[in-house]
Amino acid sequence: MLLLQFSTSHYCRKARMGLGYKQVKYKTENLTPGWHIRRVRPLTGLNTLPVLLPEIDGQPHAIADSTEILKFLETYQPQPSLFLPDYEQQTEAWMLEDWLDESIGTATRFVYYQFRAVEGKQIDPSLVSQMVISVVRQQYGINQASVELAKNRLVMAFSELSIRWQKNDYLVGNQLSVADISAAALLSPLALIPEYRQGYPWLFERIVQIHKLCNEPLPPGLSEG
Ligand SMILES: N[C@@H](CCC(=O)N[C@@H](CS)C(=O)NCC(=O)O)C(=O)O
Repeated sequence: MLLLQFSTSHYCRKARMGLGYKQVKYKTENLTPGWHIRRVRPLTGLNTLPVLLPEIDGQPHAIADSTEILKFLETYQPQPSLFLPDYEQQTEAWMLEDWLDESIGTATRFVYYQFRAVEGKQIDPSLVSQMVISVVRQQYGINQASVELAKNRLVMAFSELSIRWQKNDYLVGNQLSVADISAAALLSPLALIPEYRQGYPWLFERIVQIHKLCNEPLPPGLSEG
């Protein structure tokens, strides 16, 4: 299998965590933002990464979107399962997954790119990096006002996740689900921001544990050694 990705994207991390949890062998092809459209649009009709190319007879040619990739992996390799045996719990896991994907992953992006452009500029002050950050900020309308709204959404997410993760090892049910993978991947960029890293130690402990369960290297800010 081949995963088309941006190496630093948290949505691509989510797809890699699904592949890693299932222990499916895959290669990655890192694309350059902007130029990626020429490669991806003809395959999926969309502009976004990740895209998985199973490269196996009888399987779809290309699967766009991290959620669809997780669904595909579950049918391709059912064990270990990412789906909960209880239908109501699995429905709840999908609801959380969708909220994390559509709302919280976006809020993370807003807060992260604001940080990288201002207080965290020294992480990579190079012209190329700052140009990419500036293009992303324009593309998504990231500014002080939209970042404040995103921060409020993150505070709400931390409340919801802390209730669930402090009661139980998993967000729903008694095993890892699509909800845990989504939360761990989509909040991981916040590990570089001291305000979050210091304010929510329990969150990053859980993010580390889930990365280990998924055989995925830890994200920047949480890497060992
Ligand atoms: N809901 C989508 C979101 C993917 C997404 O937003 N990907 C970003 C990278 S983090 C992207 O490809 N942006 C490029 C573009 O929109 O042109 C998923 O889960 O795959």
